[in-house]
Amino acid sequence: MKIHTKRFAAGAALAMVASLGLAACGSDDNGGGGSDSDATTVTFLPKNLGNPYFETSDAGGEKAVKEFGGTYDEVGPDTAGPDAQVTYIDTAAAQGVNALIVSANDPTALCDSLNAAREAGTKVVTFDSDTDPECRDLFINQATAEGIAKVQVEMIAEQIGDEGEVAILSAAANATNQNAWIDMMKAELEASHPNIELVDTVYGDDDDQTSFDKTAALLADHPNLKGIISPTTVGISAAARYLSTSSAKGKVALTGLGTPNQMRDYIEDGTVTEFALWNPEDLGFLSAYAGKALADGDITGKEGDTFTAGDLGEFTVGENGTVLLGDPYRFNKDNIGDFDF
Ligand code: RAM
Repeated sequence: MKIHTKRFAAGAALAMVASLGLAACGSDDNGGGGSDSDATTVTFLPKNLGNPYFETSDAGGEKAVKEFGGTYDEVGPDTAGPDAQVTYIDTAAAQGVNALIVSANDPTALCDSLNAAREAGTKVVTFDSDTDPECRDLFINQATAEGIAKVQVEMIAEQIGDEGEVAILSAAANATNQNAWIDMMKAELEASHPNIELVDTVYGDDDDQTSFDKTAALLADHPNLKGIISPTTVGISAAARYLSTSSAKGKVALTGLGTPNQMRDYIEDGTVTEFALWNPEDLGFLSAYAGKALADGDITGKEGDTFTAGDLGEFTVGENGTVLLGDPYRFNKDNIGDFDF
């Protein structure tokens, strides 16, 4: 599969640069604009703090903000609850932040706050997990939902010989992104894999321990289970940790969406053969540049608008105010050593 961005190909080197940059700057640092009151202020609001996926995406955002001389901040709840992000949105609006970059835990629960922030002049960019389109100015999509669903179904089908019982271990029950992918995975299974039966869908809330416990319960409840798909980086790594020391290791396949650093041990010890993701750093980087283009009035978010995101190049706004990063990418024992995020 073709890798979309130049920077993804150089993943290892870039992740090191990003982490060095972070160590030097801290999360609240001015991104190079000094005390310049004209500097674009950009606040990242992930689903929850402490998730390595968002640490990487938000570091990409910080890198972009430094590049264009803005001011970066990151805020967020500890748990990925449906309305846990509301107070952070209200605070950002009260502060007059120029661009708020949000991964939504719920498609509608944030809408009143987001729209109030927009009324007050803050541009709202969703990334990773969207709200309803009328609650934001742009959505930065990591890959098409169809593509993300398809790659996960293909991987599990390959890993279980295209037959048997599978289950899904998801994130929070209301997560817009996971729910869209699950709907499409179900459709893809029905259309193209008649011998695979989806027997259960459970929710680990993007919490490590909850996801670990839900994996144990899945195995206990479904003794004939042949595979688990976990479309969340938190879920797949917790499930892999559980499987790696259980008698199901090597018997129950596990795939989904993970970060190379969280999955490396489980690829190396044979618990997992292949999983997928995109480059979260590029996603955050692109989102920050989109926020700046909106805040500067260079674009309004309508279809056909174009803007440049540093060395990622030029992007065009598509249907429903959506900008697409690229394609999902498969990681396995042959290539995982090339990545460090
Ligand atoms: C988790 C979050 C995030 C999702 C990734 C794949 O980190 O749920 O929203 O995009 O997994």
